[in-house]
Amino acid sequence: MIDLVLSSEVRAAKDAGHAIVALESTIITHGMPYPQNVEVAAQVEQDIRDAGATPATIAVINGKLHVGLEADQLQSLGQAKGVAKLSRADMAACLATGGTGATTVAATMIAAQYAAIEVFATGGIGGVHKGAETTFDISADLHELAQTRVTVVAAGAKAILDVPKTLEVLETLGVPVIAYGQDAFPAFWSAQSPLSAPLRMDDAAQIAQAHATRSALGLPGGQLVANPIPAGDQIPAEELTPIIEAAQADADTHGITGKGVTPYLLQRIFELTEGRSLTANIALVRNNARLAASIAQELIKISS
Ligand code: PSU
Ligand code: MN
Repeated sequence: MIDLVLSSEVRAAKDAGHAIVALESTIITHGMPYPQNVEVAAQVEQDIRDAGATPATIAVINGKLHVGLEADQLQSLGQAKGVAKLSRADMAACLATGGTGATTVAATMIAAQYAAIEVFATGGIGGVHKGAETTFDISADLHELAQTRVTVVAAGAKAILDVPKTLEVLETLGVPVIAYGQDAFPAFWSAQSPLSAPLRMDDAAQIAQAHATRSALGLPGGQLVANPIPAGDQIPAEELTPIIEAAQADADTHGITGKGVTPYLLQRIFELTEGRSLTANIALVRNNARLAASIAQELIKISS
């Protein structure tokens, strides 16, 4: 019923029992401008190969669920206009109607689990938006982490979100939030933040062990690994705070709601930082891809 298409390299990795790392596609279509989006996507895939695993970028194309994209598919998705942004609520409808859409963290987790891939690297997850007490804008990514067994490596949560509320919701939902190699919950563009992460682990093997232990306990849901941006690539919080406030004010003025909020804020911050936000974003996604590749390889060791 579901038309699952594996890329040639994902098919080969599956046959050989090699480690695979899932990658989302909304970051390509809605998170970064063309042509950098395609360059970054290809670079991140290569980082995963260099780190000893196989990348599987996920998207829905003409009603087929693609796990792993060929280079030409990545190119056309990166250039396409008006691609749907798919989350848990709309992924099945897109598949059923022959549509094309990019997968968010939530939809990528669903697809990864369907294809038996347990580790996924991205930049930032969606979370509780500022003002959620009136807008109720809470990303479906948080609920997905509570029910789908995929370990997601991200650089913490962006300051476009209400980060303390995001951590509260994750705790309520029973999602392990693991800072990698430090006590603080990293703040996407900055490695440090005043918030401490609920859990800390210092190596990929422990993270893999925790993932396997949750499965052994019969617990649904994944883990959020919060991997700090490399020190040299950070943007100081003082510099970004006024920019984020300005972006948020613009979003409010223009009445942006629902699915439009996150892409709008990311684009405004890109413009207001004259591209610096993108440079940092690229560095942290690549860093997350490398850690995810190690976790995926450790998981293979546990299961073999
Ligand atoms: N945060 C980022 N970059 C992104 C996204 C979030 O720093 O590209 C994307 C991811 O695909 C994430 C989605 O799953 O936005 C969340 O959207 P929403 O807030 O509408 O749930
Ligand atoms: Mn939302």
